[in-house]
Amino acid sequence: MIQALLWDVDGTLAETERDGHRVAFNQAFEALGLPWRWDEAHYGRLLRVTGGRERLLADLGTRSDAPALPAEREALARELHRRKNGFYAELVAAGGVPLRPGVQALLDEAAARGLRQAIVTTTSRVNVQALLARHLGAGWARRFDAIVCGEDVAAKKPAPEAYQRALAALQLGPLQTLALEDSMAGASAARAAEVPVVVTRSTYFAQDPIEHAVAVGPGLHTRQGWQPAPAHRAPGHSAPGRVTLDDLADWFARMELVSHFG
Ligand code: XBP
Ligand code: MG
Repeated sequence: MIQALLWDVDGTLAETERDGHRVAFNQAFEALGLPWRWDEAHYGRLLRVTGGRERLLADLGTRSDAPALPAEREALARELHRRKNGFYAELVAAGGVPLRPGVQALLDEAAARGLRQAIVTTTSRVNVQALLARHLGAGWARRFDAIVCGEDVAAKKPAPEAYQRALAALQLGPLQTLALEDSMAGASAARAAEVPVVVTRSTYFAQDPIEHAVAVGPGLHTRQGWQPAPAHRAPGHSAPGRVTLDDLADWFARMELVSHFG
């Protein structure tokens, strides 16, 4: 029985990267008078590095026109990241980063059915605050029983630490929970903590090889294109098109039955 849903943020709750964080990083470069710009393809490659500051440092390390000393690069990355988060909050507040279709419905359904819910992300807390206050209202945090962000962990995803912290806060074992993720790094983090995971692929990770997920599909808005296919649903079901808690429970139960998980 699933007792809690553990939600990733970037790519899962919303497509935050291409039109959110990436644009805001470029605004930060511009604000500091730097000539660098990250186009969509380059940013896609940089997404292999989780954590915005870490991503900046990885990129600075490849640029001949970046500061040579590691301490200077660290300071520049910190300042760029701070500014990026400010621009990101503005973009989000202006409505530029909507929730992915089907997300709000599942959040509401899980709450109505009494499931516990947690945020498990390696993004900075200010960015989670900006996104969820915009879409779920000022009291958004009350909807979640645990909120684990980038600042709370020593090792970001794909390390399991964020999931382990969430489980400890919820006082649940991994097999009492189900993670929702969009990427290989996120799914690996959940699996490394032994948390079953459903993957709703996001744009940047549409081709990622995903292993050992209980299900992989294009998004919560549709029951088409999932692997494995959702179980048969009686005609006249109240949510014919989208992935519901029943679908998640079914994948979860099949995972237990066939024990292909692990
Ligand atoms: C999200 C990240 C973050 C965001 C940017 O990964 O890796 O770095 O891209 O946010 P996940 P910050 O979806 O696995 O949580 O700049 O706050 O790091
Ligand atoms: Mg993600």
